[in-house]
Order: sequence, then C-alpha cells, then structure tokens
Amino acid sequence: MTVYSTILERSTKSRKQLAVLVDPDKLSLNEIGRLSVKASDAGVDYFFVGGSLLVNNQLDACIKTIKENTHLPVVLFPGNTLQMSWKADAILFLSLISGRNAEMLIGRHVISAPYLKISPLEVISCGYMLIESGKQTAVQYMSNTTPIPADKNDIAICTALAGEMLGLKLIYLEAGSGAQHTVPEEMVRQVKGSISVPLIVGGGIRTPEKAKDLCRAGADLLVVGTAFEQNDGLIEEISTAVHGV
Ligand code: 1GP
Repeated sequence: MTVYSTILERSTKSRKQLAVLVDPDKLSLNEIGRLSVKASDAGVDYFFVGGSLLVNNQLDACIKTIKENTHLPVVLFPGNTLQMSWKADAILFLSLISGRNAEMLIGRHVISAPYLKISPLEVISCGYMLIESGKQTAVQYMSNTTPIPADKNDIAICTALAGEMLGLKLIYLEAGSGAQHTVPEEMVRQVKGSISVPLIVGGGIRTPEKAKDLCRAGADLLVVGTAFEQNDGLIEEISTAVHGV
C-alpha cells in the first residue's frame, strides 16, 4: 500500500493521523533514535523529515536511524531541492500555492522532476498553504512569500479549491514551525468543508487539547515537530488525543 493510499483510506474512514516532523539539524542521531521508538510505541502514523535549511548533512543518516528503529513510513518534507534522499519512502512534492513566487510554485519542481522520476520515491503532490501565525516564520522568510491572513477564510478556501482542481492530492495548511498561533480552527473547518482531498495541518501545535480541536475542526493529519523536540513525553499524549477523535 502506498503512503498516499494509506492517508486517503484513513481520511475517508475519519481515522485521524499524526506525523512526527524531524528536522535532522535539530536533534542528534541518538535523540532521533529515541524519538523514533517513542513515536512508534505511541502509535504515530508517519515520520516527516525536513527543515527550512539543513546545514549538517545529516539527512540520510537521520532517515537510516528512523528506519532502524521503526517500520513507519518516512516522508520527505523538503525545505528545498537539496533535501532529497532515496532512503525515504515518499516525498511531499510541495507547491506553495498561497504565494506568488514562481520558483516555489513550479520552478524548483522542474529542477527536481528528473531526479524524482528515476528515484524509488513515491511522489505525492501537495498544495502547501502558508497561513499568518503571529510573527514571521522561517518558511515565510525562506520562501519569500506572503502568508494568507489568518482571518481570510475565503482566500484560504478558494486557494485550496484551486489546488484541488489543479490535481494536487493533498492540501497542507501551515502556520510555520514554532508558530505563535496554529492555523485557526474556523479556517480548518471551512477549508475542509470545501475540498475532498485529505487535509494536513501543522505549525505551533503544542498540546493534546489543540491537537484534538484541530482534528475535530476537520484536519485529517496533524504534523508536530518543535513540541516533540522539546519534550518527547508529549508524543504519547498528543497521539492518544489525535487517535481518540
Ligand atoms: C509542520 O512546520 C510544521 O507543518 C511543524 O511545526 O515545529 O511548530 O510543530 P512545529
């Protein structure tokens, strides 16, 4: 079963899903190993791996460590075209549809397409939407794009709809790593009500309560990184919250 068909099937059955985001620069390999075991024990669904900027050349080793410690699918969540590895199972082929930077919409994809074509990676197209979250985030700065204002649900809905109509297989509402505020529940609700592809929500999720609220609002898959880097004891609590919805 492919990663996408798993996401789709679980979303169709309203089984909420959780991905642990590992930024290979933020943790040592020992810490990544420990986190992998905890995530697997806690019933997490996927590992996402990537960061806005990787400087430690640890991507392959990070994925290898996760694979040695779990059987969970590893999905590349690349901040740029250098973050590719054949050791992963799949890649989110992100088009930053909330922005108007042609490089992020299609330019980088043209560069990476021939590499992906010969790779064993499952390529999953994804409409990536950056939502304003209180302060400038790394992804805003690095992508040189303006996020959608957090109170403009109509813009978010139309952007997600357009992404789906263009054939993108997932929509991802992103507040940014370490965001002050998550994507608002009302926006999640309205976007979910307008699309039929699975909806991913991430950025700034730190508590089981917030995770539950976002799932109830309509998120099919939550992505959590920073909170788990700071306290891996939260993995079990947030996983239980997500899977209990
Ligand atoms: C994934 O970038 C986010 O969408 C992760 O955000 O690090 O704030 O959990 P956090």
